Amino acid sequence: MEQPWWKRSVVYQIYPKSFKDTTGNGIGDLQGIIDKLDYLKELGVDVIWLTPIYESPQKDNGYDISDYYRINPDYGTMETFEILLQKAHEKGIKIILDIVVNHTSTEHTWFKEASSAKENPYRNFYIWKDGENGEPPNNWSSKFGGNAWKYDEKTGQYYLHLFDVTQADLNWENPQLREEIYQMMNFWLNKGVDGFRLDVINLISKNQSFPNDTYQTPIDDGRKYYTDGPRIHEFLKEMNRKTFSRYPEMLTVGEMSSTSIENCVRYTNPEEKELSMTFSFHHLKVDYPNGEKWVKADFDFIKLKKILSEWQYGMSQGGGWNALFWCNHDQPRVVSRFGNDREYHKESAKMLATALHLLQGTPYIYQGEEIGMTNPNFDDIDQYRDVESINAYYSLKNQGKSDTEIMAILKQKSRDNSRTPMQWNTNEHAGFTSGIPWIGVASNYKEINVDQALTDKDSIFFHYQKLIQLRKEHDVIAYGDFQLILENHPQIFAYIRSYHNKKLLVINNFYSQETVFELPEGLELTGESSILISNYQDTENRFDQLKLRAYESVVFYIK
Ligand code: TEU
Repeated sequence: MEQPWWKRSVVYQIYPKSFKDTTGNGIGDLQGIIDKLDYLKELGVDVIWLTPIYESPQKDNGYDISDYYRINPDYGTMETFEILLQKAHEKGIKIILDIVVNHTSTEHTWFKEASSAKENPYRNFYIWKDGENGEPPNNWSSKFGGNAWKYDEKTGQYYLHLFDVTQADLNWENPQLREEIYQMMNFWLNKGVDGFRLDVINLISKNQSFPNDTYQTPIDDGRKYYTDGPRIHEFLKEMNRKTFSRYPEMLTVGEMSSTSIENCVRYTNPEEKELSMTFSFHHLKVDYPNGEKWVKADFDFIKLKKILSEWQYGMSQGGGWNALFWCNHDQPRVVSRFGNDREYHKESAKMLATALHLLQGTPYIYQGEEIGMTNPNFDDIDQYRDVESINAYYSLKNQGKSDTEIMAILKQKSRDNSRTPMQWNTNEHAGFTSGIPWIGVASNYKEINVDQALTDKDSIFFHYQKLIQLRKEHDVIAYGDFQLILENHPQIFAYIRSYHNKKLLVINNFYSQETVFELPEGLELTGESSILISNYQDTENRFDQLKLRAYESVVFYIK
């Protein structure tokens, strides 16, 4: 069977607000993306994923949409978008849009109508419930803190908001709402976009009895009643039938919150006719002790390997497909998180890139990752912009934590860690804007920036460029099976990829301490075991025992 194009492709995620400002208002825009298409072409990515560009009050940076058919005026106009799409296509780069259909902004006309009267025809587009003795309908938590229901004075009922209070959950039980959504998706597909990233798409089907949860652990917060919910596969099949199936070449990637391998297999096995691939997040919770995000904690390396491998085996055996990623706009920077952004910035950033890109799946690069951008280490709450971080700040304060403790937690965990402006050059504000940026630039931009990366042949940028290239040249990288080796090794993440008679060995030292890699029994080096990619210029290439230096990473064929 012919393999879909996206198995050989790499996607680049752009957070437009922080990418490149061309108007001087301190907010990135679509023209900024047009101006940087050649840069992305040089990197070699095949697809751009734009986080939401629609009209929005920006309480959650665009994930609160007030009009699905209009462009956020700060970003440009529909015409600018069409030019971007056309120019990207001319360069052979596809564009996928972020579709947010679990909720809309409370500024959306649908919500304004719905909240105007109980009898309004749009009432049923959202989820309304009576209170229980003056209390919310149940005890579910909002992902951004507090109870997930908001009382509406005017109509005397509560509406559900799994995220911010201005992000009201849509009622997917209503077929009329579903039709509106499919129509909107077709509008963008007809315009020529190449696919969608579907925001928290596995949360759209809620258990209709809305039961209380137990709160025995941090994850008993209601999520079991709406995650991969009762009708989710039915809804995705319907969405596929009414939209995707008319564009067989398109790419769809679902963002799956707290999901399971079993469900992701169903979401992505082509026979199910749902989605192309899924993001899951379990590997990025290895620094959440007992499921708790808002604590400062080291990451559990053995657990990281275990989770990544389980998803490799499980998805592959079930005929599904993983979207691979370390970074996005909700996650801290990986080089600060699992690498070492001080002593081994370059080495660890490259090692992490190799460790991820050689897995089975489609890799995603988040803007700035390709130059090793780091967490900014903001140490004042006034520097933070994200609603989730600000809510967390107050809730941690209520728990009696000191400012120093809270700032240490936010420095590690805040979503703003990845939202600081893209570092283009050594000019003021890193060349992102001629005005005042909406969020501060990381202070290391004089050393870490695109100009610098492009003049250094040995930069992190060129390592990413090479990884992208390798995926195109080597079938084993795109299609090979995965096998974990040395699963209990405390420092090394090593695995084998095999395809037909080819076997690739991928070895990564995740720590600054040196260690020794021993080739497991039954594996042999080939005659000329030439190195495909490594992050030191003088990696040994003939050995039985390979000494690995700090964060050293090396890939070669074996038999
Ligand atoms: O994120 C979904 C989501 O649940 C998280 O990654 C979330 O940021 C995390 O649980 C908070 O701890 C998506 C978007 O990527 C995010 O930016 C939006 O805020 C969210 O949906 C709501 O649309």
